[in-house]
Amino acid sequence: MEKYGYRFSFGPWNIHEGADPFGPTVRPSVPFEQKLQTLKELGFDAMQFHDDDAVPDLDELSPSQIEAQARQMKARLDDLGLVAEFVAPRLWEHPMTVDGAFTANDPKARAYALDRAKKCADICRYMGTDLMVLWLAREGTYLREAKDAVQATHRLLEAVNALLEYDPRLRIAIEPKPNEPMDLAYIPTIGHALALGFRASDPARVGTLVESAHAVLAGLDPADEMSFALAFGKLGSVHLNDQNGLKFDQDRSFGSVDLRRAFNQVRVLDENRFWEVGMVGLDVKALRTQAPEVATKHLRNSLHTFLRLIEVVRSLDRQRIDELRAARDYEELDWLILKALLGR
Ligand code: 3MF
Ligand code: MG
Repeated sequence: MEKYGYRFSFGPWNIHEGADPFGPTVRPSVPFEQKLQTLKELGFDAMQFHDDDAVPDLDELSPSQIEAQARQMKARLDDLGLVAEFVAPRLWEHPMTVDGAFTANDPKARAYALDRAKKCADICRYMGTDLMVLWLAREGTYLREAKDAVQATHRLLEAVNALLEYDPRLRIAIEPKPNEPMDLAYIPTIGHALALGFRASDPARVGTLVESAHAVLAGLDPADEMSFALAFGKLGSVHLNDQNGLKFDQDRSFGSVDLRRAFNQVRVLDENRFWEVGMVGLDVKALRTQAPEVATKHLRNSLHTFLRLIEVVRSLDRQRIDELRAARDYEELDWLILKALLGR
């Protein structure tokens, strides 16, 4: 498979049991080892991890047990010729994070969160990656008056600084999302994530991860969110997927809802040589209706849609596009793009 210099990843959560808020699981859990095999078979290069995907039940383990398990996971990846793209601290399931992690009102909860994130930084190191993704799931409110939003912002900055100081080689990519599980999150967009990063103690080590669906949920265009980060050299990774309007986070297959929107994400990534900077992560989920034995097709579809769109992007007549821009003939430009997407 020609991959045009790109490397691709997904996370274990992208092969999942299909539970939703209104119904139980519909597919059996797939063992992690089988997910790794699927990743390899589908032509992906890297696995994304939550800290406890790499080291289950890490809250119960000693530092040396954590190290041993993380190194064991790294060895398994090595065997398969795979790498870990990043490790992300799962700061949204433990009882201590009910009211948020770094922004919780309870100082004990904030201490738990920082300690857990430091363990995650250790796991990053043992797993051979310098990248930590921070999806700040519960850093926000259901009720505006519940927290001091100014103080919360300072607390997020302090947490980022503490992590940068803890591991001088660590890079952080903040993955914004405007809502879900919270009503409103404190870091809803790339602009917010970048602002925080620029104020950090070592801004060069703080970047962003754009997830297509999260941008759409914020009413923004994912390609423009990526472009904004790229303009500052701050796009560390992407979670490509799709999203049908402003509703629950759908994690649909990349390009399956809006092919033109997907094309534009691929276009800005390719025009800015993103393959030299980061990996292409796919944060997609199979539809709940999908039977267990065919519940990895969303990953195949997303990867192949990306690769086909690379071909479309690279086949564009750049000179013609420049002419049409200069002539301000955007209807003709529209037709040029539509023809490219329609195949003739
Ligand atoms: C939620 C997400 C998360 C993050 C993941 C890695 C569970 O909408 O997108 O997936 O991507 O935690 O940071
Ligand atoms: Mg994501």
